[in-house]
Amino acid sequence: MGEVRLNLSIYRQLLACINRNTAECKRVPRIGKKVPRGTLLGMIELIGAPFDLGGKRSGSQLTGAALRLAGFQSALGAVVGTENIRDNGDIQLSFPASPADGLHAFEAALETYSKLKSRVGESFARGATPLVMGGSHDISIGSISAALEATKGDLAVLWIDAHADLNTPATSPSGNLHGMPLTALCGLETGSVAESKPWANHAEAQWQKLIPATKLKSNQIAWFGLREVDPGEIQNMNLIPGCRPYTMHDVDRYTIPKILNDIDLWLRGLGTKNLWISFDVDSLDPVLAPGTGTMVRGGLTYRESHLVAELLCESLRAKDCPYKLAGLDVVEVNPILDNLNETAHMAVEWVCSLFGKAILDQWVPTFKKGI
Ligand SMILES: [Mn+2]
Repeated sequence: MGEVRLNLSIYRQLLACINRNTAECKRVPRIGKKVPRGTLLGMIELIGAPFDLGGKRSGSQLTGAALRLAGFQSALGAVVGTENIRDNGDIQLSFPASPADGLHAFEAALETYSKLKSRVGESFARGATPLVMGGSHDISIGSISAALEATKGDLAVLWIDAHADLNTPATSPSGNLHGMPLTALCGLETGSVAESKPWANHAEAQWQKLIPATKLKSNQIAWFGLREVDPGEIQNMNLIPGCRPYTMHDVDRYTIPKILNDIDLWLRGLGTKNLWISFDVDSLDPVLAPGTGTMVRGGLTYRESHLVAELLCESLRAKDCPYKLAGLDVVEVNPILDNLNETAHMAVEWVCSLFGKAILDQWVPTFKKGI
């Protein structure tokens, strides 16, 4: 699995997609009242967060470049209207690229989260829908912190991922920040970090800096697609009551429509007005999406993943839906491990389904919704 498959011509094209169109975005007009076909909200703003020191395998900082190379803006533009999507470029980071090193990369990580938080916050202030392209999954600390602030905590998070990303520095087996974002967002205490862990120095003080002023409440989190959860994460899950971990076992046992219906009922029951979706491409089966750093067998198939996106879209478009899509992260695309950028194409197609792309738009079968 460690084999480097990056084709040289793809590599050159990826380089050309880095930082492309870094926009001066202070004066973007708000979108008008017209809601075009397939659009859930107003202007979609792509924001790149080229940071991958949250994991040990370099390459996911190219997520944004890989998605651009896969034609993200034009593919999504074809669904929501090209005038309703813009690429605001990547956040500019001051530190040099270096091999990933877990919590040792803390200062660089903190700079990334803080810059991303302000860019996402600006996007909200314009009434837009931020669509963040990672990075390692810890960049969600920045994007979701901004969403929590903008919505004053009225936010639910759907974490589509093979992993729970619910470690703290104390429970983490690796020290990788991309396994800790949800715990940081909830403000779970790290507890004492064993001195034997190489990241023990300053870990508690660093941890406090990651916790947002407006924390994510435990009943505002649902996972979808879980299949590799560390023992420490299971302990942590027990510390945050009311969270909803839907695993791949649940997918097999209860089916996707039933789970998505349950998620819709949960969101309505919460009474929240905003949903943030955080999509890790490792939720997909590695056969389909090999370009990611922490692959786990037994993931979502192509059709399953699209059914999830299509049903989310259907829930969001329902006339009486009380919540809206506040924003989206797409993370952990690693083109260095990928097969001809296939994983980025998978992610682009998935997002298009989420925003309303359908095989046939008009035809509705006569059997009742639900099973
Ligand atoms: Mn993840």
